[in-house]
Amino acid sequence: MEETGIPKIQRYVKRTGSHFLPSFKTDMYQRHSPVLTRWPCWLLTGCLACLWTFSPLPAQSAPQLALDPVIVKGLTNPLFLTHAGDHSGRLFIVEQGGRIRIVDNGHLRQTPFLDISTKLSSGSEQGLLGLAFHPAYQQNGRYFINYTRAKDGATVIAEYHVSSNPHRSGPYEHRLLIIPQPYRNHNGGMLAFGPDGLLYVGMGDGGAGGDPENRGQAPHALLGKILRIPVDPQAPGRIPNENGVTEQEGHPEIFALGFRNPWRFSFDALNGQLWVGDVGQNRWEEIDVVRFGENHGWWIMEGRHCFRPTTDCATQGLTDPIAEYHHEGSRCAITGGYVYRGVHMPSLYGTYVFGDYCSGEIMGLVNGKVEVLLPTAARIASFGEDEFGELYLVDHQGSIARITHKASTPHPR
Ligand SMILES: [Ca+2]
Ligand SMILES: [Ca+2]
Repeated sequence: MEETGIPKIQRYVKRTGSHFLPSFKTDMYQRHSPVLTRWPCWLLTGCLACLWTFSPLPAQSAPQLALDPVIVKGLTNPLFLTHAGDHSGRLFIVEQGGRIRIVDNGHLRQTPFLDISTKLSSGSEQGLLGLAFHPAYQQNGRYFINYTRAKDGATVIAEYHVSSNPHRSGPYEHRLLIIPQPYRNHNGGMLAFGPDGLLYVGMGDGGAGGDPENRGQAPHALLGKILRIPVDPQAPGRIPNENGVTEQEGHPEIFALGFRNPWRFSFDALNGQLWVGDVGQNRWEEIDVVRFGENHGWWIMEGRHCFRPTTDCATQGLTDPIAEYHHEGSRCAITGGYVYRGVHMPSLYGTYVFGDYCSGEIMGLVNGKVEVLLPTAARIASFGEDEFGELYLVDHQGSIARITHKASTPHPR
């Protein structure tokens, strides 16, 4: 019998128990922040939150950026880039058609790390969409993928394990979550580990246009949400009832609701804040900073504007985006990025960098405003970070470039 998402989740929750308070994994948030190794993280996070809330940020000028090509041929429809956190310096590139490729020392390895092209449906917004390595990958070899499976296009979140060859994955798949998809588009796709050690999943509203069945607001639907799921035995099997959003009415996996298609999101490596780029319907693209239990408004609102109804919509209890931009020129869909925390571009430090898939513009949130940092001819499928927090641009047309300062010397590789 075909598995469906909801019973699968219930079985998974039952198996993993109902512990609380996960171990707070700080390794990935201590990069470039030696002070974090000496002070309790909760204290610093609190201080940083205060600074964020109460201190005006110093005025910045938009940094001048350039692209340093890394891979220009040999990739087919790349749509994500990440690293394994294993100090190998390798970049892992996700191809939509179902392969994970390795860039090692600047060279694209011919043999893929993983090839699941026979397992999935691909094309348009379907395919292999997300990849996240376990924070302890160097020790345990575990990693996770998000894809739309063959035949019915359902979203699958699955675990894999590296083989004895560090450049090849093992073949065995352990499925954590299966979520039926009513339409081929708006599948979300992002995976990333949060500061709580849980695996976060971006789920679109299921598709069509205008969220016809209102899944974004539906507490029982896993579509139109940011989810988080436990992957470790010591992690909580159920998310605690912190505000009543999920405990009685919805699924414990729901972290926040009201999203249309949160294609790419990331956690700020300094303070753990969750930044989401939520793709708009016809007019407004939005950037959200997301906290547990928040309702980010879709299908009621598109950006800061009423969508249903188009005037006097019920905005109470909804969280506005931190920024938005309009579909002007060729802009059509936001590709969420990263708060830059690398070292090679000091003037970019702390800036949220993102882009638009259609216009090819690399943009930044500078002094709270959306600014174009660099126009490109790319189809910006994603941004990605290496182990040092340096940023890369993933062009869906088949290339990878490192984002650098305009006048900077080439990065040694
Ligand atoms: Ca869908
Ligand atoms: Ca919203």
